[in-house]
Amino acid sequence: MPHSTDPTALLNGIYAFIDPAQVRTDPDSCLNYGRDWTRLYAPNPLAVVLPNSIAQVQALVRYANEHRLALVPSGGRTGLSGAAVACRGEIVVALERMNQILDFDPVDRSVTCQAGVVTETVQNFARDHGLYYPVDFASRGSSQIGGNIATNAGGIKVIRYGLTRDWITGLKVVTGSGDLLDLNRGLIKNASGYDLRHLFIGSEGTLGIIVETTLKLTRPLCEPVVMVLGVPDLDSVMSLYHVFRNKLELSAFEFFSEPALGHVLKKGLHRPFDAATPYYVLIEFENPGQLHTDTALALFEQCAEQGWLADGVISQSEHQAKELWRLREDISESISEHLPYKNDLAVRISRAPAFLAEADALLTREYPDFEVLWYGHIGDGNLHINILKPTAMDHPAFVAKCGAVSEHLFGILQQYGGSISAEHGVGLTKKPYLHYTRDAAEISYLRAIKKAFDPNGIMNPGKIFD
Ligand code: 2HG
Ligand code: ZN
Repeated sequence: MPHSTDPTALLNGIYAFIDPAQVRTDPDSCLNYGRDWTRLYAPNPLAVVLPNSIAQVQALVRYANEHRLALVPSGGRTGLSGAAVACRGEIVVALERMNQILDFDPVDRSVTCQAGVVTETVQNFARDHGLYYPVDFASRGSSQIGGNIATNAGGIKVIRYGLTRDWITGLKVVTGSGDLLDLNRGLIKNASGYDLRHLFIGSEGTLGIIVETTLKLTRPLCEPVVMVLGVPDLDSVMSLYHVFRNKLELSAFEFFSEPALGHVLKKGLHRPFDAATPYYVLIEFENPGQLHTDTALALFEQCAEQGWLADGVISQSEHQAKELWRLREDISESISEHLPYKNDLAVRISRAPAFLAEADALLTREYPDFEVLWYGHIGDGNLHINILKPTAMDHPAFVAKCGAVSEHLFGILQQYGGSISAEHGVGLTKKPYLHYTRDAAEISYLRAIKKAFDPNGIMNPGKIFD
């Protein structure tokens, strides 16, 4: 087939295998499907294509290879690194019509579904079958399983259940070459060579398109309770982590600062208790028949005596637990209007106290006039440090200033062996900083892997690395 650069002719070619109604070029679709939650890049896709079968995805990838068209796989577009942004005339491949749960196996305790199934749909499906899909985060109602896999999404239960990667036992992908690979097929054990499944998990759409997956399920949490504790400083946050984790099996250990809490309070939530403290810790654990209440209260007393906490509350009902969770989960959305500069750092938990002290000193020195919010999954060594744009400041100047500070922050992070992205991915926002986490030799292997799956470079070009 001859190569064409005429957009109309290119789109006409797609109509041969996808219903024209599912190929959109109207401004609204281009805007909505061409961006994610970063809101930093002007969306500018050539078109948005909504396939409804693996065969259609395969035909599209083959067509894109023939015509050297760039493809951007697209799920719920709740990402925070720009990995699903189409700002350079790409074709967005939105998986939302591939939203079927295909199979449930109670013996394997697994569910097989298409990539466009919304995370919460899987969670509800599992619950309706007496089981639990434990990967969870605030965007559960819009994010899709394929997108979660493409970023190896983490969230709020990682301390107990791990990341998305730990729940994927099967993966069907259409590679950048247009081949359909059926990886691992739900097996628990499979020692037959390289596990390509794990290359696609976290690949941010740069190797191919995830079309189907098999997920493991587990038993639900039994009567989980939530404690929110008011804490005087970051060192005490870490002390609480040691004490509570040694005695209780935690399913969450989150933290947030008083300024971060301030933003959710402005949106109508209530303080967990009267005392305002510089930091708060949210702990969740199973408490069947109140089995662990005495232990939790004894730990509370012990930590209060040490001065590691000033006040606290323990949920008395499922409803109250949910309300307490909102204090942490709603932070990100409550600050979105301030166009925050986002950090999603990871360090080994043992190195977190020293890193936090250095990072805190740097940020206090460099951002004397900016509001800096600390929150995140501290029990996983994952910090979401968000810098809010002062209203009067011009956005490009703000991003430039934050970018310059990032170089210092990531320099410190590198000394601690940390990562510039714990769970949001590299995408576009963190691409300039990848070398702080991966050395040149490692990046050259990443490039070689990309070349093997996507020889013509059509899959999400410009994401992770150039
Ligand atoms: C969270 O943990 C999300 O709330 C968003 O990962 C983090 O807003 C952020 O930086
Ligand atoms: Zn997070």
